[in-house]
Amino acid sequence: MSKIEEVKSNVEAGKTKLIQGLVREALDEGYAAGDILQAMIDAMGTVGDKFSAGTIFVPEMLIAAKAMSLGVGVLKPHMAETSSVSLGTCIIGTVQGDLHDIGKNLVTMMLESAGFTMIDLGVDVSPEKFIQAVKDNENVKLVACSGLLSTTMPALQSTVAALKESGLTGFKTMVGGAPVTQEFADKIGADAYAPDAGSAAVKAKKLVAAT
Ligand code: B1M
Repeated sequence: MSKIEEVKSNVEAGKTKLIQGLVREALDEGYAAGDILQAMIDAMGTVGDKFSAGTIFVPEMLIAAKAMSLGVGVLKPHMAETSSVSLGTCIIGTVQGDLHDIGKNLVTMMLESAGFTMIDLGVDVSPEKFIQAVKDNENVKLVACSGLLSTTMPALQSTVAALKESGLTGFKTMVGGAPVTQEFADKIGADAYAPDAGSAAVKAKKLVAAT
């Protein structure tokens, strides 16, 4: 089994004690950080499939997520270079009722590398908390909302609506997460949608440049 396959299977199995060492070994063997990350993302896809099939349960998903987060921590310094350009502040969070944060954390990492000052509100973030963060921080150019559950898609809608109705100006909204589509983003009036962390950074830069 190659080192990258070992990384994937150990994320799947939630081997939290082994994963950081394996990721370091994969880097030492010359694997690109992006490929190692993709292997871990694929592992989470398999974990989700097993959960859907009823062969694993929430605790196994949780421990796999913990393993992935530890692996991402090792990769972080090896991912995209940090930009010297300052693009302003981005408020990011996973919407109310939703506890998934791995995708949101990857988007945070990519936007930070692109030049945004990131204010991460964490998970289960209410529309009011997003609005308060826009008020509390200077030079907010983007509010980025993540949602992973079909049941929390309405929370994306209410968050975007609340931000628009708040009367606050000077920033754009971006939404994303596995169940989110461009069509849904258009329907709820978000300024942008991105399917993954890399394209989120590209779109965010374009959005801010256009303001
Ligand atoms: Co949950 N979960 N989960 N879960 N979980 C999913 C999402 C699910 C698809 C699994 C499945 O059934 N196959 C399913 C949702 C089904 C649906 O609604 N359609 C599901 C479910 C049902 C649940 C619970 C309801 C289970 C239960 O309790 N019975 C429960 C809900 C809890 C809650 O949130 N209220 C639950 C709980 C959990 C854990 C807490 C155990 C854990 C999360 C731990 C954590 O995040 N710290 C967990 C996990 C790990 C998963 C899976 C297995 C993996 C998610 C993940 O991290 N993927 C997931 C299955 C799957 O995704 N296939 C599943 C890797 C990550 C890199 O991808 O987050 O999609 P993702 O992010 C991508 C893009 O979506 C995008 O960029 C990222 C990468 O480039 N992106 C953005 C994300 N946010 C973005 C924002 C942007 C732009 C792009 O702009 C702002």
